[in-house]
Amino acid sequence: MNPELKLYSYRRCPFAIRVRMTLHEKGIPFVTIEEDLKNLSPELRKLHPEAKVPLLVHGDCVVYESAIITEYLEDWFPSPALMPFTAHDRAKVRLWTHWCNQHFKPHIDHFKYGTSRSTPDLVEQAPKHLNADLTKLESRLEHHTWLVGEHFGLADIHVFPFYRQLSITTPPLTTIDDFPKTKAWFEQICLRNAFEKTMHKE
Ligand SMILES: N[C@@H](CCC(=O)N[C@@H](CS)C(=O)NCC(=O)O)C(=O)O
Repeated sequence: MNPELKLYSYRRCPFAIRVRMTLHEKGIPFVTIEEDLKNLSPELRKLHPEAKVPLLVHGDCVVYESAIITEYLEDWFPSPALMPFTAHDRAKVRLWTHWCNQHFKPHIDHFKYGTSRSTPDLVEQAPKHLNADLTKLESRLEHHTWLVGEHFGLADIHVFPFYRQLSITTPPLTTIDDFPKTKAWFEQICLRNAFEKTMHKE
């Protein structure tokens, strides 16, 4: 089975960026349905129990949750591989994803949206937490090009859209440039053809 793939997406959504980047890295053709986050289509609302992007339709299979979609794509379209081979390295990819979803992303949200979405305590602590997050990335990238193993893959794809979001937040995190290896890692990803296609404006 290789029917058309349809992706419900939103250009700037970091979760949707994960999925588009995976599709482009693998050279898989797909159709994008660009959603308006303030007025999601009835079609998407019907398909997604939480009414969110991204959501992938592949034949009669409907998949949501960005990191589940990217692994689904890896299963269906294994080449070029974006998951490492060993069980240990595959676990490391999932641990980076878990860390990103559970820690890095919420810290960015507390920093970016301030008290409109968080408590004053969480907002005040956000820069300290983000410095710890960037220290974690920096220590891995100090001696390695990519987050897991020796090849670009799903760990990088799952984390970089959130670093991107942090890097364009205003006012900026004043310490972001204190982590040069992480910045260089992000810049390398931005040079990839798949990134250009991922962020292309229709
Ligand atoms: N855990 C989900 C998060 C998806 C998500 O939060 N998407 C946001 C856009 S960045 C959304 O669709 N928000 C619409 C809403 O909550 O109404 C994933 O990994 O796909």
